[in-house]
Order: sequence, then structure tokens, then C-alpha cells
Amino acid sequence: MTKQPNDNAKKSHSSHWGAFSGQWVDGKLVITPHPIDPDPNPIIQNFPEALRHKARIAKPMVRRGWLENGPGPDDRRGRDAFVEMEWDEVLDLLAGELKRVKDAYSAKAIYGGSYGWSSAGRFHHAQSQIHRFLNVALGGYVRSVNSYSAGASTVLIPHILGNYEDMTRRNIGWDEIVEHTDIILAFGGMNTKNSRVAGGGISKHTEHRDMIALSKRGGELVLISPLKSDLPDEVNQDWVAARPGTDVALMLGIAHTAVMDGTHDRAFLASHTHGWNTFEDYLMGRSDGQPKDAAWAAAITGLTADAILKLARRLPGKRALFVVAHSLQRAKHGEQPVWMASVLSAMFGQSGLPGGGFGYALGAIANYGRHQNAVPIAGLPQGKNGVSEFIPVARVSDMLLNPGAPFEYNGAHMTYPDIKLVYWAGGNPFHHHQDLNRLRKAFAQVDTLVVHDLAWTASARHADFVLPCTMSLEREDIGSSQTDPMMVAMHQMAEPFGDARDDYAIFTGLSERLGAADAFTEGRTPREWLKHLYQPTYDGLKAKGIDAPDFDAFWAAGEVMLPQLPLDGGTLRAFREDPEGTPLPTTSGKIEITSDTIASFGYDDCPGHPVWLTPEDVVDAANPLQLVANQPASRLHSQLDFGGHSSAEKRRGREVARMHPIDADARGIKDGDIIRLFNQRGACLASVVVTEDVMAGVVQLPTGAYYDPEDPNEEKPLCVHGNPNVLTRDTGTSRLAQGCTGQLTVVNVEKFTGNLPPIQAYDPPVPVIWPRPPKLEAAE
Ligand code: PGD
Repeated sequence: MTKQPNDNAKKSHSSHWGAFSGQWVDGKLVITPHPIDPDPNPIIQNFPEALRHKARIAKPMVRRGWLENGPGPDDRRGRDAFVEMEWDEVLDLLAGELKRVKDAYSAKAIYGGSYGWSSAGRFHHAQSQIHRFLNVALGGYVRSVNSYSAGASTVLIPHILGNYEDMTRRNIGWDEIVEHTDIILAFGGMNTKNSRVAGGGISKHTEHRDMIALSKRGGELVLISPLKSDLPDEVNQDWVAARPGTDVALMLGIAHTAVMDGTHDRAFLASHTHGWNTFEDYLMGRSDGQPKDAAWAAAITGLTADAILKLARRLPGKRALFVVAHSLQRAKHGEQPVWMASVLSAMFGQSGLPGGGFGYALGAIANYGRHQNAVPIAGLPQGKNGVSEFIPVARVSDMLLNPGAPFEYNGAHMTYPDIKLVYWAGGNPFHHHQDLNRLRKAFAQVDTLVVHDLAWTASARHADFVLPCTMSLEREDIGSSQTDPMMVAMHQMAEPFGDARDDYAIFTGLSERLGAADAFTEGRTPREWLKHLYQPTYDGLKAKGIDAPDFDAFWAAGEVMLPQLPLDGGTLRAFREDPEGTPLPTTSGKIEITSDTIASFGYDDCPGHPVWLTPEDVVDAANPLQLVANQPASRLHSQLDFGGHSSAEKRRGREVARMHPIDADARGIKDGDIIRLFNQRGACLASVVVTEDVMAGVVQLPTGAYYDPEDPNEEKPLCVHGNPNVLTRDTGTSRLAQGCTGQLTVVNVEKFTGNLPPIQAYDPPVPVIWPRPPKLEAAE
């Protein structure tokens, strides 16, 4: 493998946020977006400064308390010292601990869900690596299902429409929208900061261009969001600022108006849907005495009844598309807006039409609304998991704090497993999970916590074993996603930082010690794996008669273009055209406006048809503002938070919150001040931008600033950097999906007038000198 950090050649590479090239010029790494990208994501500029940043982890470390006392629950995690170790020593120690847990409790005591986005390369993809390792070397692990992105919709959509992947990836396409759509109601918007990201990589960011093309053709885009920035300014003529979390009430108001006006498509409802009458009884108030009319919706949403009536009356006769962003369902009762948007789509007879109907998370990620590749792409086989137990991914603290406790999920009565060892690679739970003070308690419960990361995330700081891994720039890989036609040869551009190793090398070292090296590596070096993983793509291209480059030619060229399939509207369009011949894979074979299956579960927090449910978090005297904790624009989640672009977007080193002048004035807060956001769960600092682009009553603080507790010895320390997950509630969307609800909560805000505490989140811990355990010395 070539390792030439000072080689001046331009080298191809890729990330979830775009394809690019890197070149060393005068000792500096210069990153240039791929020339075919019309709208590159500026966050690729986080790479150069991040590469050798002090926040990188240089050496394996083990927590002193773990070395002193051995495995076991310990609330010193996150505030303990670390001891540096050499790789052989740390791998021996960890392999021994893995074996101890497996022998004493079986693989059912290992939680390897290890949720997280890690990096774009398909071979070094950390989730695939860790799952393969745990399956092959330890016989399996307790896994997690679903995602923090789409926890509610992943469970709901199969009940009401069919396969989740089919509905999100094949139902609606941007090409058809540009050509056919008359009006988009974008609930939660289509913010290009989100659609500039695609899992696995992306060569052309086209959503912005497509929205402008639609608008130029006369298509209308209506933004429904508390944040004006959730749709590009050029197409944002119609900002409907409904209170956060009230979209279902607005949708019901629109539906009620259509029924009163007689503008709903009764024929389509009769031929293609199941359970309209039950829902109509609810909508019109026949079953509960409350018509969901515009006046009712106005009181909940903060809009006027007239505005709701007018919005409803813009839809009939038009090719209408109802888009629901991921963010709407990342909240309590998040199933409801997704379900209700599908009902609106059916009511107006739009489901399955080109450019019409229901676009779940369109514009919330660039994997959706695009053509699918016609040939397979690389993916590391993960082996077979011998453990059947799982949790919905966002229930991790519940699991660790309540072993053996019952919980409900999608009609099943389940029990939380008793976890002794948690193994994380490629994710940052102290970024992605809610109520971080509760998460700290949860991580204090386990015997052992292992984290591989490239940087000192708070997750790494809470671990017992911290294993430094390479960044994608420091290794070779293949970047590819099923929805992008460019497969990228990700060339190595730099030597590994310090003693960092690839996740693959770390797992190989552990597999050797656990007697599973051959099974894990199959005898291949990383380069041989890349060749192996490229082969199905090569074969697929050949089978289509395409003059495919062999691996060496692909590697030398830096990329290969893959053929793509035409948009076909997926199963929903086929169902629309022939409801009897090609039924949907739902219980009734139709679009389920009422689901008898969900009704049979008897969940009051997710009954058998969409309903308005009052959220758990409502503003009151103690917490008078709604907090929107959304995705950041300056990085992907918490990745490379310390990079150049992310750092430049902060003010006084803090993450930037935004609030309306009315709320700022009421608190004596001025643009540029440092504010303290707080509620019963925790508190954090942020700098503030005062702007009318955020509706009054709302404060917005994006996720992703590294958690930075001022005094980790406190039960609820102040995060001095601006991580909103110290404030969010750790509760599932409902008993149906148990999805993440991190998007919304309620808080209070005040001007921070104390001495500004320093940012320490990027300072590596200073290792302590510690006598090595006698058993290790004896083994030498
Ligand atoms: P990332 O910051 O992407 O966040 O949560 P996720 O855990 O995915 O974490 C990836 C980690 O992997 C980083 O620490 C990075 O350094 C590390 N990494 C990168 N490459 C490698 C590698 O090759 N090997 C290893 N071992 N590590 C690597 C994201 C999650 O957050 C998601 S998807 C969503 S949608 C949620 N969004 C919200 C939200 O909107 N609001 C709130 N309040 N909370 C959320 N949390 C969720």
C-alpha cells in the first residue's frame, strides 16, 4: 500500500458529504470538490484542519478505574484518568475481557448496536466491521434496529404503505417533480444543509438546482416550519410558521376543509384505501365530538383559520406533493405527521402519480428522490448474528438502566437484555442520544465500555477502552451509494495519526487473540478486500455489456460511472395503476388510512388512524420556549466538529443558537451574547443570533457541538459548548416505533453573565503514569 503524505499528486476521495480530491501543496492539504458537483457541500473543508488536530486520539488508552478495580459498574466514567498502552498490551487485555463476558454471560450480554454514521468508505465502514467482528469472533451481539433519523417512519410506513426503502427511494423522484409537480407542501422544509448529505457518498448535489427549476416552471413550494431557513430563499415565498410539533393539527384542518368543500377524491379513497370511514368520523368529530376544522387547527398551530382554509383551497385540481421531513417524526408521536401526510396524499388522489403524492424525507437526505444504480455496489459481508435479542436504537439508556424490564414495540411485548459490555465503533452516542445526563448514568452501569474513534468525543472520554482509529484520508477505500452513479476510489492521502489503526486492523488483532483471525480476515489484506468488494460491480457492468475497468484501472482512474435505472414510481405507482393486480404489501393490500393491525395493538399513543395527540413537552412558566434541536449546517452531526469550517461558524467558540427578537428583548439578550439554555434535565451555553427567521416562542440550537461538561463531577454539569442533547427528553415516539424524539423539547433561556468557561472538549486527556497490573507484568 502506498503511503505518501508528501506526494503532490491530486488524489480522489469521498465522504458522506461529497466526492472531492485532495492534494498536498506547500505542506497543506488542499481539498477541492469534484468538478461535476454543481453545489458542493462546504463541510468538506473540515478535513484539512481536522487531520492533525489535537482532538485526534494518538494512542490506545485504558481508564485507570477499570485497571484498578477491573470490570464493573463505575460512575467515574467520563471523569476518570486514562493510562496509555501499547497495542499488543491493550488488545490482550480487551480480548481477555471479551472472552470473560462471553464465557460468563454469553454473547447476549454484549451490546454491539454501535449506531452511527462513521465514514463513507464501504470496506472500512465501522458498523460493518464491528458487526462482522462480533458475529465471527464472539458468535453475535444484542443489536439495535432502525435509526435515529427515521425511527418512527421505519416502523409505521410498512403498516400503511409498504416497504420503507421502496417508499423512500423509488416512490418520488426529483426529475418527475421538476416536470410535473404544481405544488409542494413541505412540512419541515427541504433544507439543502440536509440534502447535501448522502450515506455512502454523493457526486452531484442537485436538490437546490431542482427546486429552482420547479419554481421557474411555476411550481409552488410552501414551507411549513418554525425556521425560515428550511427552504432556500430563492423558492421560499410562502413561509407558514406553525408552532413546532403541530403539523398534524394543520394537516387535519386541511383535510377537514377538503371534506367540507367536497374537494377530496372519493373515488380514489374507495378504490385504493382502507379505513377512510373510521378516519372521517374522527376528522368530522362524529366519534369524539370535536370537528378538526380550520378554527380548531388554528388554535393549536398558532396560524389563523383563514390561512388554513386558503392553504387547503390551493390544492384541489393540482399535482400536489406532501413532503414530511425526517425531523417531524423525530418527536413525540412522530408517527402521526407521517401517517397524516399519506392520508392527505390519498385524499387528493395524488398517491403514486409522477411528482405527486407522498414524499417521505424528500430533501432531508440526498439518497432519496434519485435514480437507483443498475449494478450492485460494494458492501462488507457481516456474517450471522447468533443472538436474536434487539432494541429499537434510541432505547439504549432504558436498556442499560433497566435490565430485564418489559417494553413494547410494534405489537410485541419485549424485555430489555442484561448488558455487561458495550462496544462502539463509528458512532457518537454523546452526540446522538437524548438526555445526556441520563446517558452518563446508563454508561456507568456496565462492566466495560469500548470505543473506537478518531477523536476525543465525549463517548471516548466515557469509555474504559479507547482505541484510536484512522480517518478515511489515512486509508484506502471505495466510496459508493446505491443512489449515486459515481463509485469513487478513495485514495490514501496521509499517514495514520499517531498510533491510530484501521478498525479492520484492530478487529483483526482481537480476532487473532480470540482464535478467529482466518474467519474474520478470510486471508485478505485491505487492498485485497477492496478488489474483492469491487468484483460484483465489475461483473454487473460486464453483464450489461459495459466496457468495465478492472480494479486496477478503476483505482488508477479514481472513479467509475455506474448505469442507473429509470424512475418508475415503485410499488405505489404500480398499485395506483392496477390496485387488484399489484396490491400494496400492507394488511389490506391498500393504502391504510386506518390500520386494523395497529389498532389491534391497543396503543393510546398510536391508535389505528392518524390523530392529533398533545405532546409530552408543552411550554409553561418554567419552560416558556420550544427548543428545536436540528441538524447542523457546518458539519455532519458531530463529525469533525473541530474542523476548520465547523469552528469558523461558531462564535466565541460556542455553537450558535437562534431566537426571535421578541423573545430576546424580553430577556435582555442581544445578538452575539452568550446565553444559557436550561430545563429540568440540564443546561448548556451557546452564542446567540437574534433573527426574525425563527418564529417567536422558539429557540433553535443545532446538534453536534462536542459535549463539554464544565465540571464532570456534578450530577448535571453545564455543557459550556452548546450540545442540545443535555436538554432533550429521552422518551420513545410511541409504543409502536419507540423512535428518537430529540428534535423538540421545552426550555428556558437567559443571558449568561458569568465568567465564560473555556472550551475543553478538544483537549486530549493527559495520560497518567500508573503501575501496570501485576498479572500483565507476570505474563511477560
Ligand atoms: P456522528 O457524529 O456522525 O453521529 O449520530 P451519529 O452517532 O451517527 O458520529 C459518527 C462518529 O464516528 C464520529 O464520532 C466520528 O468521529 C466517528 N468515525 C468516523 N469515521 C470513523 C471510522 O472509520 N471508524 C470509527 N471507529 N469511527 C469513525 C447521528 C444521529 O444523531 C442521527 S443519524 C440523527 S438523524 C439524530 N439527529 C438528532 C437531532 O436532529 N436532534 C437531536 N437532539 N439529536 C439527534 N441525534 C441523532
